[in-house]
Amino acid sequence: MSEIFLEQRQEQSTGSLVPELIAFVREQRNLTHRVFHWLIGLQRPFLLHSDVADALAHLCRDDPELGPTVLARALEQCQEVTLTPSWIYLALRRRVARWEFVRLHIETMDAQPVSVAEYLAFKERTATGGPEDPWGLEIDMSPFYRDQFKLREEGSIGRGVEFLNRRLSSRLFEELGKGDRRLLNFLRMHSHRGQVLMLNDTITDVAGLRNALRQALLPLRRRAASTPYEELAPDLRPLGFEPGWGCDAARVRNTMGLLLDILEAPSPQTIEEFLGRIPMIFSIAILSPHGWFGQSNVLGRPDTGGQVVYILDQVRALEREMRARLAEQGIDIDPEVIVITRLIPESEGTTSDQRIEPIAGTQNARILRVPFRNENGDILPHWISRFHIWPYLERFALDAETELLAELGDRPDLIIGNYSDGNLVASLMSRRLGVSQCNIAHALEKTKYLFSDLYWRDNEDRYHFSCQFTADLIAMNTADFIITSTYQEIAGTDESLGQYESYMNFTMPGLYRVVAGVDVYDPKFNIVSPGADEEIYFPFTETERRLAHLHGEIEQLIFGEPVPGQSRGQLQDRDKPLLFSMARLDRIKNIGGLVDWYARAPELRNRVNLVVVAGHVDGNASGDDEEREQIDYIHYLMNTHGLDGQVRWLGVHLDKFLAGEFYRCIADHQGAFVQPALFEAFGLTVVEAMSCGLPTFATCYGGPSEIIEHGLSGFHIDPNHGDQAAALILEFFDACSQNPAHWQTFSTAAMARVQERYTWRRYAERMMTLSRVYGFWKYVTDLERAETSRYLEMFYTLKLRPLAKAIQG
Ligand code: UDP
Ligand code: LCN
Repeated sequence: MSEIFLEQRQEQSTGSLVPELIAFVREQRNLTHRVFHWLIGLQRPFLLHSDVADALAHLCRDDPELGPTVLARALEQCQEVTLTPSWIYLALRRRVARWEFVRLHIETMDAQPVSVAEYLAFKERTATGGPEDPWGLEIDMSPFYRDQFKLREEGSIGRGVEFLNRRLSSRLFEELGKGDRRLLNFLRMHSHRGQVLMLNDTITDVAGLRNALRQALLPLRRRAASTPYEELAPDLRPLGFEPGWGCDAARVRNTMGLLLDILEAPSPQTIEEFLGRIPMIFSIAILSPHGWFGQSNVLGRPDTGGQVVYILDQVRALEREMRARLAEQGIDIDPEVIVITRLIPESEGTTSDQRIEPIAGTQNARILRVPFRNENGDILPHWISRFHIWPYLERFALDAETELLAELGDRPDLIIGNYSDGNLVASLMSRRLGVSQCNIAHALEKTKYLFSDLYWRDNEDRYHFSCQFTADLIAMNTADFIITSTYQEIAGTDESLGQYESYMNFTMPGLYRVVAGVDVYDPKFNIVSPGADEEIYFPFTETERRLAHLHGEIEQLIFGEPVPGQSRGQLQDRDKPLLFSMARLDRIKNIGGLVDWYARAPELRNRVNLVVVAGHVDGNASGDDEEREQIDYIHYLMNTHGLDGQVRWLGVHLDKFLAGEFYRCIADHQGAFVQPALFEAFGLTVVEAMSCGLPTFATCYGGPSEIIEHGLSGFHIDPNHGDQAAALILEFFDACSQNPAHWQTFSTAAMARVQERYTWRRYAERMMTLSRVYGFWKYVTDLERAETSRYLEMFYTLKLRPLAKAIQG
């Protein structure tokens, strides 16, 4: 067994409550029985963390002696309880991604630890009521982890590249000569379209490289710092150096100095800085297949929201960064970024039917659209929801590859997948082309929908989670690196499960059982948070940049007569501050919930008006069932609670210029932004509102809990406790009316928070460094993971393909 694996096993067993709990159950039978008898009395087969917390609070009130016991501590750690009349199984999450499972027999009061597989099997039996299939498929990635480097500290999760640099650099270069040799080989393999870069064949060994560096540096030091590379090239080439070291003498000296430092004694910082300069990334393919991907009206469909906004901003930022880095290294090549999406012939006046569309604000980036085809090769003419696209992706991957190669004239240097469909296509393409794969989830649906795995069959026709979660598992494990927007996306918090963490173990009865699906301690995870376009979402105080010509339109939108089919409600008291929310109108966004809290909070209604931009006011204008349900619900609330004088509902899509100015106009009215989602993976609107200077109240479930520091740069609200959320908002506005500086304090803190953490500049810089560093480590170590790929190929072929084929196209 490898040393690293042993370390991990030891790590797993420390800090466990299980032995103490088992002893407690044996010794304190009465107290234990009371607790579990009460839980069974709830007559629910599954209790979640919040249910257990409520139950514990109740039990501790009745039985104060329970509070300080190990049983209470175990229940606090409990993420899930599965109950039958005689057995209770507990899933304990001792800390981030460290799980243990215990079972207890209520009659014998005997407790034992159980394996994850046993726990999942029990869950399956409880959910289905059927017998266990002893030969059911079990997915277990853990044997592949054995020789891999893994983080050990939860504080390091999401900082994979730093860890690799530290851990691997010392190891590689300690093994005398080996690391140097591999670095040399790595530097010799760079070229672009026939042009050799960095090193040519003159340098054949490490001693030769050191010599050449010393020889080059002597005359270079005598040159003026600004001497252009072209003047230096005639001296450098015979020594073995090709373009890529720098645009002028100062930069070349500096890059060569970094390499000499690495050869002498590598430090993680020097390695990162040096690798970050190597010209390796000239073209990037970004995949977002499910389509309706355009540059205006991007939210024309209920399921294309922030992802499109994110990708367009990302493309602009990446192109700028690639161009700047290549120029600094003295390489005169135009970088290329291509976003690949679906071509939709029935495009309803959008550009979704155009094969190529240049991306505004870039020099060379474009959208490449490739149609979905069925088995006979016929093009699918109309839009379909992201939940139904699975039968088309394999063919799409092949067609997109052909089109991409034709477009670029070569394979790309990096493939970035987006969302479950894009990440799967990225896996298929990267494998065929031998290119590094980066994944971005945006939103993993599994944690959004309660029991979406356990009761997958109930939702199969509507959501096809069988395909989606299988695709997620495959893509997560094939990716070379994964970018997340927050820490909680990977590993959650002390109390709540991370989105990736939820793929560690789960079961889809009758399909397969996952005992180890992904490891959040894998260094492939890196947090690189997006930002908000600073040209659009800037502070309301920057008056000279404000789009004053839009103010009349915005005034009309907020206060004007309602326009049939576009808006509902007319605000009676224009002097009240405005509470604003904007989101797609799906159930999880919980806009209906917000209207409901507001409706039931008379003091809040007296104090502020509510302005909501979401969906359509006319249900017939929506092509989506879930959206129509929400539209009906908001109308129902407005009718029942007589909200028309206090709520303005705009069923329009604001283009981004209008949206940016809209946030700022709300700030002019000393208003606030609310994001009430039941769960929000990241939440671009939160960052946008804060950038414009709006005090923001956002859900405590998901990304916003990390974006906002509660009580400092905004507030967290619990969407399951609307009354408390309404009270918190009221308290804020009360405080503002007593002290106007209160609003200012939160406005300023919100803007500062975004500037410090959420900018596209920082994003692009990190992303470009990461892709180079991973490329290097993949080359010099065995990060390629051939065994894992083979296992996943089988999973793909034997499971995902038939599942996808079974969907009616
Ligand atoms: N948005 C917009 N106009 C609208 C509604 C939303 O431009 O009328 C934008 C909003 O500014 C944000 C994106 O849509 O950039 C929504 O992203 P978010 O991450 O908040 O949620 P998602 O829709 O991706 O779940
Ligand atoms: C999808 C979501 O649901 C949002 O939470 C994110 O902000 C968006 O994608 C961009 O990543």
